[in-house]
Amino acid sequence: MSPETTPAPAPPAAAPDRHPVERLLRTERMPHIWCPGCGIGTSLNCFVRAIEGAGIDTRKLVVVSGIGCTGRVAGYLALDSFHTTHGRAIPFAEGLALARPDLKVAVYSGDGDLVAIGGNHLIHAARRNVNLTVICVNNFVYSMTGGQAGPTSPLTSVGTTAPYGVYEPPFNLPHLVASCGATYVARWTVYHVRQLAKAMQEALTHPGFSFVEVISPCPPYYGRRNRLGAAVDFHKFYKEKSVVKHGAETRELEITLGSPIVCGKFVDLERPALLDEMNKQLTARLGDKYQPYQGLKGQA
Ligand SMILES: Cc1ncc(C[n+]2csc(CCOP(=O)(O)OP(=O)(O)O)c2C)c(N)n1
Ligand code: SF4
Ligand SMILES: [Mg+2]
Repeated sequence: MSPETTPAPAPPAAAPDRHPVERLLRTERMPHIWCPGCGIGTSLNCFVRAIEGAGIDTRKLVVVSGIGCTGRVAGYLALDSFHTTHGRAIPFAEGLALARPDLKVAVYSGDGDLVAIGGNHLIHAARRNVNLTVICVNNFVYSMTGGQAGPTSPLTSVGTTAPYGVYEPPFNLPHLVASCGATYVARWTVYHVRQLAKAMQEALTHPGFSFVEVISPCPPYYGRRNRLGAAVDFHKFYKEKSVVKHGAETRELEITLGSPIVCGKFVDLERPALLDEMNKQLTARLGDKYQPYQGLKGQA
């Protein structure tokens, strides 16, 4: 984005006869590509409500996605949004956040995109505490490409590349990002719409690196192969088997096939964000010779 880029026009106020989230959706692109019973659309509804709830100026919000079913979110939001390449949503977003600290930058992508091919970017962005909000829709497989097992697939679950069951231990995502330095970490399922929207709102207003894991059904691939039933069965499971445990030890948040899913807010702490730390250290070291960096906006 060049420094001269003019911000997107403010979306119109919601008309009384329209759905409340419509204002921030590109409805001309509907119907969307997601299957019946998919949880990604529900998560998007929560995200739009979180944006509204946070009172963010939507001309100053940018959403970046990678590739995958979840990656399509960027294309449906009536905001400045970018659908980048597979695994590269975070570096793209990080560049934006560093060049334009006046913007709020959020990444919205899938477990495969963020944690497999993009895993290295994820851990370093968390370590640096870059001002970024990452929403990770975890459906436990690479859905868009047909249900291959990935780094969050639970042990013994079946995928197209694991016909006899997964035997590689999966990542526990809240533990992974918290260990790397993320300063806000939460997990909810798409059954918990109010809690999820609230967590997204908190994440969007949190300074530094915030991460929300969204547990979401993919009935045609993960559900069917693992005999977990239809979308409604996923929601029943989330309702009956989720355990809310705010502040839980992140190492105890592993997800195993069929066992309860621990949800809640696990990390919420303050640590200087990357640019603040850089300005502090360089000012201490260089004194007046250093002009604190405020971003590229307005610079030639
Ligand atoms: C470099 C590269 N490798 C592989 C692919 C193929 N590919 C497209 S989407 C995808 C998996 C997406 O999985 P995930 O991020 O979990 O998103 P989901 O579809 O499950 O929402 C893969 C492997 C690609 N597009 N580019
Ligand atoms: S394949 Fe799975 S993740 Fe993709 S749209 Fe369908 S239900 Fe959703
Ligand atoms: Mg996935």
